[in-house]
Amino acid sequence: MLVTGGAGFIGTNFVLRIAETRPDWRVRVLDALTYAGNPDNLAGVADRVELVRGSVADAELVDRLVGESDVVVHFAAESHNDNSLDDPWPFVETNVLGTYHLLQAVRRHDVRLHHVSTDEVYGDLELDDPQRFTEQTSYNPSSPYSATKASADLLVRAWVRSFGVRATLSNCSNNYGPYQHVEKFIPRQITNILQGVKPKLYGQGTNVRDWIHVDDHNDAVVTIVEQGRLGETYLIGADGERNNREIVELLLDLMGKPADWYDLVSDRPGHDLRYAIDSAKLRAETGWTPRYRDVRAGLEQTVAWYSGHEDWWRAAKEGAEATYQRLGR
Ligand code: NAD
Ligand code: TDX
Repeated sequence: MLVTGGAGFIGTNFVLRIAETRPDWRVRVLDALTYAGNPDNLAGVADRVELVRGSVADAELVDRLVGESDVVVHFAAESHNDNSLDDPWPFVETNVLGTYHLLQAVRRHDVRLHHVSTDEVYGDLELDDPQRFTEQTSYNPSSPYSATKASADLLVRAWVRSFGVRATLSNCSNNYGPYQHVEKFIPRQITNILQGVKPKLYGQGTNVRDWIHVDDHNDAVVTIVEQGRLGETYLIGADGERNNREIVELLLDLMGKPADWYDLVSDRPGHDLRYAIDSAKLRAETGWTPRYRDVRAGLEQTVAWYSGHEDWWRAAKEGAEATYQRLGR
């Protein structure tokens, strides 16, 4: 199995979980080791997982590695909305061109592909909309990040239909858990509190995200690789809708701070209001179901992980906060 982006947040958790639950699978990671990738994450499985440093936008390298694989799981991406508003080009290069090169390679070598994507391709919902996103929802991305992920999804669908590529797609909601970069919402707030700094809420903190533990996402990806119908898209979600202020209040409570100990900061341009996933198709077809049903318990585990891994995040924290200071957030 070739795992692209296997040294990032979700990819690391995926590779560690595969090593634990599928000991007979041979795994190779292709990762450019950008600011978001950390090779130390995979040190504990280095005897079983080969890490190749390189870009999915390198057509020759991708062709060789895909030709030596039976299945590709494609996590590699530029993944942070705020960065995509600051400098969109790496998002176009990695997310669009990188996916194109992978598609050409899996087409040439007839290799099975699973493409990992996001619910952000569907745009956003009103706070009081009773609907949630389904596989039938129209694409309507808002940010450069989500537009490049939507572009990649459409390329995969076209390669399935026009060239018979053997691929599945999944669109998941917001993940949380160990190894997430401190630029992202939950780790940023946990590490702020650990450093005695108030959490930062964009706007009024009323935007809603549908939270899922990273292990539940990855179990769903394995399930789709093993049982998914070729050409199909599956939405992955764990019924975890909370607004950002509620998440910060939970973290403050878990970490022994007053409920109003946060700052409201300037909003993200074009900030999507609400995401919400209906994962009925995946559940009905495969029996997959999330194991982390209690967001508070999942956050408690995540707080414990960041509390115990300051060496892992300290340097990245400085860089991320310097960027936020420049952006005024
Ligand atoms: P991340 O930023 O933590 O990790 C991305 C990884 O990709 C890093 O290791 C990075 O070095 C690598 N990478 C970047 N550019 C590359 C390139 N050109 N070639 C090879 N590797 C490259 O991201 P993440 O949160 O782990 O997200 C992984 C995937 O899951 C992405 O495709 C993202 O769109 C999708 N996704 C994420 C979430 C979420 O909540 N984080 C939700 C749904 C879907
Ligand atoms: O300091 C902050 N304060 C704040 O209020 C940060 C960093 C974020 N926010 C808000 C913005 C969002 O409403 O929190 C919410 C979550 O923000 P992010 O962690 O940046 O995630 P989001 O923009 O929702 O996108 C995430 O989920 C979908 C991932 O980064 C994407 O890769 C994934 O596709």
